[in-house]
Amino acid sequence: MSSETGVSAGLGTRLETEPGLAEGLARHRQEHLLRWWDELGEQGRGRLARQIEGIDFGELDDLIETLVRHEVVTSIEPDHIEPIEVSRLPTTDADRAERGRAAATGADMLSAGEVAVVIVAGGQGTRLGFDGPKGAFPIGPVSDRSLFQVHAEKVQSIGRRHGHAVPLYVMTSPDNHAATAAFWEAHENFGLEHVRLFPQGQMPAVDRGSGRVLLAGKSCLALSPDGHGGALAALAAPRPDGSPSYLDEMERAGTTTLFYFQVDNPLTQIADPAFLGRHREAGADVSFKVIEKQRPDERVGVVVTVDGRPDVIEYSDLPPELAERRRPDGRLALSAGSIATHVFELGFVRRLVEGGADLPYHRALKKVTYLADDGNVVKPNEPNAVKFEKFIFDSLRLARRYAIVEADRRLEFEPLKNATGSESPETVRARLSDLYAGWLEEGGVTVVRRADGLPAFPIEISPLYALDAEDLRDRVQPGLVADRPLLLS
Ligand code: UD2
Repeated sequence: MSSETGVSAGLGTRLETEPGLAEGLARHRQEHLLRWWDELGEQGRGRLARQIEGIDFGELDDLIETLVRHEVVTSIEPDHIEPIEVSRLPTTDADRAERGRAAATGADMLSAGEVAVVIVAGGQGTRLGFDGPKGAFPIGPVSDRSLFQVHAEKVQSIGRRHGHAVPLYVMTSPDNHAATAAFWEAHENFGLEHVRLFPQGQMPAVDRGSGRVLLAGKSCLALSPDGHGGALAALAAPRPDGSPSYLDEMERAGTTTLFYFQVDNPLTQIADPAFLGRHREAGADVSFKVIEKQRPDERVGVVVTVDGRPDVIEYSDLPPELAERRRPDGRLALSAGSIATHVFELGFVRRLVEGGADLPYHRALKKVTYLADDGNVVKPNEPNAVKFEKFIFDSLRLARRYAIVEADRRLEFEPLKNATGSESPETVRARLSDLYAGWLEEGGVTVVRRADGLPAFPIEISPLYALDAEDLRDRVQPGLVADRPLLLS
């Protein structure tokens, strides 16, 4: 990974001179990237050369061949696809006892300092339309605390509960890295001892017709984040200053297991001991939290088996015939919806990244603004370019063992994706209030609710005040009535 751009590999040798670069690029039919070279100053040339150097053009050639020129479509054959076995939410005493045992195993892992937490917070948050890193979005229903603060306070609270501080790794993108770092610094890392921010890699966008890498300007390529699947390679990459990778750092600190989730879901039960325990008991390489899909068009990938092997089909790739398939009781047949919350064995991550079995790239057809050959900047109205992205869930296919564990949607999943409507600030705040209201009610507090069942007033509990209902129970006065906005922190 280059220190400047976060893209991987290179043209093979260090080619800083124009003839050297041109030769290398010509071999890959990308010589147009130097079209404006003569006009550039030293700085511009240096920048462009470094970006070009950061690209593995051999790999890019293969991607252009398979994902741009001849899109190799892996056809989904409905007859070969079956539901996957899911470890369900407990419904009986025996289930609850089993879950309790798993939670004890997970708690031991946390007390032994074996778990690190990874948040993916790169991406561009286009749908939300927020001008800043998504993690900085003010989501607390009463306090407006940011997504990052909610997560950071949970990590701190979990460390306290288990007597061992939990290290936190936050993946940014090169575009939002500086703003994210400034945000964490301004908040003094929310009091956490160990926080590392690292940018994910980038990939060039290519013209969908010609396969040519697009220029964003005369001295820069059109680069974009390489997908959340890039987290694994980014963790394993040597750091810009030459110090060991974060994976090495974790290993030296005794970390065996990574708890991974997306910044956009403030309901994530970070380092959930029962989930960690199930993963450990299954001897899994990777584990998935899933919710039961209610509607065929829900925007979550489904975990399935294809010819008996585990796999995930992204919502956008799921044919309606499969999305709508139902069981005799009317529930969706393929209902294991991935909420992108995972546990990884560190050794498995190493095996994937360093053992040459890294995650594949997917194609994403996008509108990408570019500098045309005539020097004009073109803002296309139709998708003109292919971007390459890795998906974290492809790791499932490469795992020797895995665990798929059901999550309670109401308590664990309401991601912030859109500015309005579903999965928007409004719905996320309402669900947070509802979660905290439930904890208060378990503690004997009366919560005033609206006709639709949601709390009538916003309610918020800092994770530093209580991490769950049990934590809260001894801290609230039974008989209290929550009939106005309430913040416990
Ligand atoms: C993702 C999953 C979907 C489901 C859903 C749950 C994929 C392809 N889709 O859909 O199956 O689990 O989440 O909410 O996995 N991110 C990065 N770098 C990137 C791209 C994304 O860090 O290059 C982060 C981003 O900050 C965000 C998260 O990954 O928090 C999800 O990305 P998204 O919103 O593009 O994914 P979505 O909702 O389409």
